[in-house]
Amino acid sequence: MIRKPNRLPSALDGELILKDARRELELSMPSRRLFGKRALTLGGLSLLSGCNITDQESVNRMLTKISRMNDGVQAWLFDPNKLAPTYPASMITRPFPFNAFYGEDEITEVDGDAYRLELNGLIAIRRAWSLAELRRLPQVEQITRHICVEGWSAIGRWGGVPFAGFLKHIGADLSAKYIAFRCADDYFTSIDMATALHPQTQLTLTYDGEILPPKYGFPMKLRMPTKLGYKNPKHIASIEVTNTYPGGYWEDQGYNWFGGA
Ligand SMILES: Nc1nc2c(c(=O)[nH]1)N[C@H]1C(S)=C(S)[C@@H](COP(=O)(O)O)O[C@H]1N2
Ligand SMILES: [Mo]
Repeated sequence: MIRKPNRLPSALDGELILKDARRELELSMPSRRLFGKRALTLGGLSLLSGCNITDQESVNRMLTKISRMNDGVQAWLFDPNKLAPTYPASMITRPFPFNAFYGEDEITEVDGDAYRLELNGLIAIRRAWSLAELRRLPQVEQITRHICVEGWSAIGRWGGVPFAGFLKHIGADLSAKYIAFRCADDYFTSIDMATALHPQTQLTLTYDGEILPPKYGFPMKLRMPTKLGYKNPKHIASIEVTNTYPGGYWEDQGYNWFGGA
């Protein structure tokens, strides 16, 4: 018997494409709620995204499109006034885990005396900041849960400057879409303005009451309990306010950009 040719080139595995798309969609919404009792099909995906699914390149385009749709849904669902849970000091995870795109034997060392935080883009007062100057700003603390997509979470205690206040202080354009972060270890990421202005988003200078240790991002990191671990940049070297989509180290490799926790 002659087998009907598959609609897809043999190199494409429909089940795998569906699995990727499902994972992407479930970041913001249970797909059951989205599709009712209907199953998610390749045809449905191509309708939803307006993309043909003919080769690997078009599959990637479709997944990127769905991921960006998902960013929009997550941004829309994001409540700028809703606080992430906080915890008592007795619940802090000890030792707090280290994670980076390299191992613990290659932790980035930054010279705190020479350190200058660079400001770029849509900011009125674009001068660099020393660590001493950052430490002189009013400080707050939070005990919150950090959630990593690799399947672990941990409760930690971070201290520093509320980011919203800092952005206002430097005259950032608060109507801009993105804040991009470049790090001393070549990591980079970016966030939406609503999250940047969230009351728990913090320019972090201390961990558990001590100067932020190198492994947790010395001299400065951004702590956001409303976002997954990979959105929380350590060793921040520069901050840019922009309307041009900046992407990120993991985001450019397929992690969802909004990355809500
Ligand atoms: N500069 C920089 N920031 C980074 C990373 C990195 O590799 N480099 N990894 C991210 C990821 S995936 C996680 S889970 C957290 C880990 O932070 P921790 O070491 O304080 O637990 O840092 C995030 N920020
Ligand atoms: Mo992570």
